[in-house]
Amino acid sequence: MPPKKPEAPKQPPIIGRFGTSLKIGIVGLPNVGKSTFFNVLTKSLAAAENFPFCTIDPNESRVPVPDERYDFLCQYHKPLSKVPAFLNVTDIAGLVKGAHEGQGLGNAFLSHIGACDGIFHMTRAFDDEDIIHVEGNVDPVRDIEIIHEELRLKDVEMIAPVLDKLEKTAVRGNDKKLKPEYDIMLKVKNWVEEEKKHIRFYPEWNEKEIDVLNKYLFLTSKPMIYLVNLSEKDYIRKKNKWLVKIKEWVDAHDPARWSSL
Ligand SMILES: Nc1nc2c(ncn2[C@@H]2O[C@H](COP(=O)(O)OP(=O)(O)O)[C@@H](O)[C@H]2O)c(=O)[nH]1
Ligand SMILES: [Mg+2]
Repeated sequence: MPPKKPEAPKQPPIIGRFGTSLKIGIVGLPNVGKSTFFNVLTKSLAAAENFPFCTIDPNESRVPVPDERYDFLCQYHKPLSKVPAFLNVTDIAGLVKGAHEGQGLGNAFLSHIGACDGIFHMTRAFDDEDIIHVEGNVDPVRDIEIIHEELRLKDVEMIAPVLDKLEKTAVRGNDKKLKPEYDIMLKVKNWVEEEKKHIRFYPEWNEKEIDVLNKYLFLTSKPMIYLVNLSEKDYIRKKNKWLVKIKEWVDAHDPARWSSL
């Protein structure tokens, strides 16, 4: 018998949908610079204007992901067709406070986030009196909290019917197969609704729990990258009064942020 191959170490389960075509949505309040960033990123022509709801439909673009290994392989093998990895980026219209209840067309925009695998969370740290801020003044930490709360409240809303349905079948209908899923969803509901936390912040979902979470892909389970839009001057001098405050907030609230990198 050939010697047994050592088994590859088992990867810890990760929440999310996996595939070769990843989709990431740019999310944030209106007028923080989402479309500008989208344009820079995709060099496409999404409207970037000083009007809070100028992006009505999500704009989507495929952005090639630079990868030295890919370039090397292409150079070495000289294949007839070359298909680099792409990231699908969606410019999602701005969310406002109350979006989960439909404020500012919020419900439609939140459903666009539902179709994404991850979130670019754009915040505004540039001052410009000509660019209206929906909250009246620049405060990216407050803005991050508004967006987080809207995502969480949308999940609360999405968890309720899932749990209702499971309750009908697993508890009242006595369907034993569904009882574990019901228990898991109760735990998820408790975490999101009572503890007021995002799903991905829970330190140790087990494999079965992750299987259930991956069935629903709730908004607060999606990986998030925080982006800070600075003025050119601040970017060059590497200084801005909000940067430390944003970092402190993220460090204090987003323990999962390095876990899957
Ligand atoms: N002063 C300044 N204006 C910006 C900056 N980024 C975007 N803007 C302007 O802010 C307005 C809103 O930007 P937009 O990208 O449409 O924001 P969105 O609503 O988040 O998509 C536009 O007039 C942009 O030109 C920036 O870094 N500094
Ligand atoms: Mg926009």
